[in-house]
Amino acid sequence: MIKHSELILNSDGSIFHLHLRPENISDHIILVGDPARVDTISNFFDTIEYSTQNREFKTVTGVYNNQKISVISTGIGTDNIDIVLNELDALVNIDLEKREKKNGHKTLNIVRIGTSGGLQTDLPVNSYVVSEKSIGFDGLLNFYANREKFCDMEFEQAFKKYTSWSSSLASPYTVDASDKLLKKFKSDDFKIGVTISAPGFYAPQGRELRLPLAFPDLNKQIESFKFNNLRITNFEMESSAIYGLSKMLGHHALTVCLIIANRVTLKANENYRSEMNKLIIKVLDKLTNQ
Ligand code: R1P
Repeated sequence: MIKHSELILNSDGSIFHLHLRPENISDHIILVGDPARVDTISNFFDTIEYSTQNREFKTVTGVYNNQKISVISTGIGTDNIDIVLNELDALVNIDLEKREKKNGHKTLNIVRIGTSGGLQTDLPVNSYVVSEKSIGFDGLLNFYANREKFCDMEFEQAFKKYTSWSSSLASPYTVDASDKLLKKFKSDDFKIGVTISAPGFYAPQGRELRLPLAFPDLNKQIESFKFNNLRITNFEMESSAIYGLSKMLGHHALTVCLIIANRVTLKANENYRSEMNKLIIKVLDKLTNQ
């Protein structure tokens, strides 16, 4: 039996942070950072069956294209993803009343729709990037046993060597997207890329306001790094943990981002909402297309 201190439930039986019960979610999950984007997405649903919010974790479950979908906001950062992925998995793969692992396994399809900064000149503002691989600068996966079995260790070693990665930083981890979802999303509309998830928005992504950077050359090294015909395309703050925990827990995961700033050409689109709406419809259609 999983102890009460490890699997915390609220008095209504819902899981601690997400405030959800197993019947409140679909197997198709869309994750977004911004809670306001949950409403933007659920406005496209034909019907809404359930909604709830606790802290930054807002959920709406509804029907689109005759299929049930849940959209959940994670807030910013991989620390929140640790909560969201573990709690979603518990909802489908743990019997919450008996506090035991269920027999059998349920696989979730998890697609993140995010905003992101481009790191290559040919990824202009308003383009869409699907992440075939994500590199975590955040260190979260290092706390889980046997992460090597789920990570691309060759890519990691090459990246650490190329950047002379400092031992003062968490070791970066690299995880692939779900092949199944990647195939579903491959199309001319989406560029395929490799996405870094950073543990912050400013220095961890090379932004300097009043504080100097400890590694001022890192972004240039990231831009020029190549391994097996792969190059790093964009920065955001959640995908590495989504990919890592999904692989470890047996779920399918993919991130699709709208590029709202290009860190090389220094262009940005602060009014990205209409472009985001176009991306949302494309993702909803692809996710529900059998
Ligand atoms: C930073 O502004 C936030 O925007 C990006 C980053 O990953 C981070 O969460 O994604 P979202 O637009 O999904 O929040």
